Amino acid sequence: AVESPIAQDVNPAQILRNVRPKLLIDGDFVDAASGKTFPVLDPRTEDVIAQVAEADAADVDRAVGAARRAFDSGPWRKMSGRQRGRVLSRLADLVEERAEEFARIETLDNGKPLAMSREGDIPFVVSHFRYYAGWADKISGKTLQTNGNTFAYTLHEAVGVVGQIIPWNFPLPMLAFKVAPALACGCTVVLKVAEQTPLSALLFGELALEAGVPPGVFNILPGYGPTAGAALVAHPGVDKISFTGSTEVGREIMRGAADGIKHVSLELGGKSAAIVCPGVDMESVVEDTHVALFLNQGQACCAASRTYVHESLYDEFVERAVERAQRATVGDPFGDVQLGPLVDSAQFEKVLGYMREGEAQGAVIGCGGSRVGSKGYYVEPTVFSDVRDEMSIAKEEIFGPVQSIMKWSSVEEVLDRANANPYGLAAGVWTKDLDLANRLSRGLRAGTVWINCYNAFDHAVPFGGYKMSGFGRDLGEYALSNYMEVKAVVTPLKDPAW
Ligand code: TXE
Repeated sequence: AVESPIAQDVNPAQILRNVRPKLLIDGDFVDAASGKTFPVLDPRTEDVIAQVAEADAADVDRAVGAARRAFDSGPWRKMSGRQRGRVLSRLADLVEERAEEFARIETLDNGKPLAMSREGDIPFVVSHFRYYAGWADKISGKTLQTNGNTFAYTLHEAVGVVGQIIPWNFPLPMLAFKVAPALACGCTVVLKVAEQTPLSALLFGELALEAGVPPGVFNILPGYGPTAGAALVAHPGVDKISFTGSTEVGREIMRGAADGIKHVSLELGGKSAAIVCPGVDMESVVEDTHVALFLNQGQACCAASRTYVHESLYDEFVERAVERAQRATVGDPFGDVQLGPLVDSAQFEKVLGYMREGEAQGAVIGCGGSRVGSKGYYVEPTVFSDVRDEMSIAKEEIFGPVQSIMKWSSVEEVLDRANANPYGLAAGVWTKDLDLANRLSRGLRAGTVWINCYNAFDHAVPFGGYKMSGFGRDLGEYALSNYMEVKAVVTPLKDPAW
């Protein structure tokens, strides 16, 4: 069912009234040194809703300088973890108080359904900052058992100035994934937000100052990748780069960070397999695998974009998956819909291109395949069956609402096929057979395996990729290691016998 794409009476200026469209450097909202700005579009209407200061190399230099001073002379790094934790909890409270405002900004800027911003993204950000506020005073090294002549221990120290570059699909949660553990560890941050979705971060930056994050500790640069992003990666004042985005840009980032031997962690693309085994409850698995792909209009790095269904269930599954996708409502994300528009024209063209390719390569199209309406970046939920592994829709990251269903017959075969893809971000397995669940979860080369569920994110559970999906982990205790150096301290023991 297709709603009218722009049904709601939404006032962008009112939603954005508290967003300062500038750079946040050293505690101040400032213009770009060049004076340049760039337009931000409403994906529902393609209208310009804001002109935001556009950072380039000169601004990166200013922001890194501020972050460097704030790191080297304190007070952030020199505060106790307990004090830093209090600031981060206060920040979580301030975001929570304005959750509705954040949800509306996020939906306006990104196009995701308001219910998702309200019930998913923003509450996640709040509890994520609380979770890392809790870690701030629990970051400790170890005492080590040596040969007996020395006393040795490790200190876990902040890595320094961190450059973080994030994408547009979950603007504020991506900020939270990166910024919360970095600040908990005592790092200072220069964050390059995605050019498509800089707005919620700017209000967030304002609240960070209000919560007591000292000037220079958290800087925000809206701007483009090849200019602001690349300058941040190359800047000699940066100790570590943390990136979420495409594998292609991930490669550039590793190259750019090589000269400075910077720490790097990368969370990149995916082509995650959903494996449906015999004996499962069909209705719930059709629903789970539908949401696993179509959530956020399919714009999720871990989207289950290869659905492998056992041959015994295949025909019925395809029929029901098509029926489910046909029931998905597309329309204005401020209304009661399941899918809003894609984020921008580049995504829109890319996704429509894959829809055409799927058909041209001989996959069977069960539903969808076209744009919705004539304005805004809306596309139909699309289901392909009889997809073969060599088709581009089965190999490449589409990052849109396109489900590709394939048939499998033996466990070895489906495991080999699932692992044959160069990505290794996530996978899902649906089965009632515990031995099979164990075998598949051990055999899959992916950073997360969800069993009988999907997208079951938790602050405590690490998330990141194998293979071309990157390295390093966001979330959980593991994410802290992205932002820490380990220092070994050794002293002689005068009386080793004691
Ligand atoms: O990603 P980019 P784009 C995938 C997805 C999508 C495709 C393109 O398949 O269709 O990538 O999306 C910054 N140096 N993912 O173009 O370019 C950029 O400004 C430094 C998967 O949006 O990787 C933005 O802030 N930075 C992914 C960020 O990198 C650079 C989420 C991501 O943009 C840069 C997004 C450069 N040379 C897209 N070039 C996921 N893993 O979730 C760009 N950037």
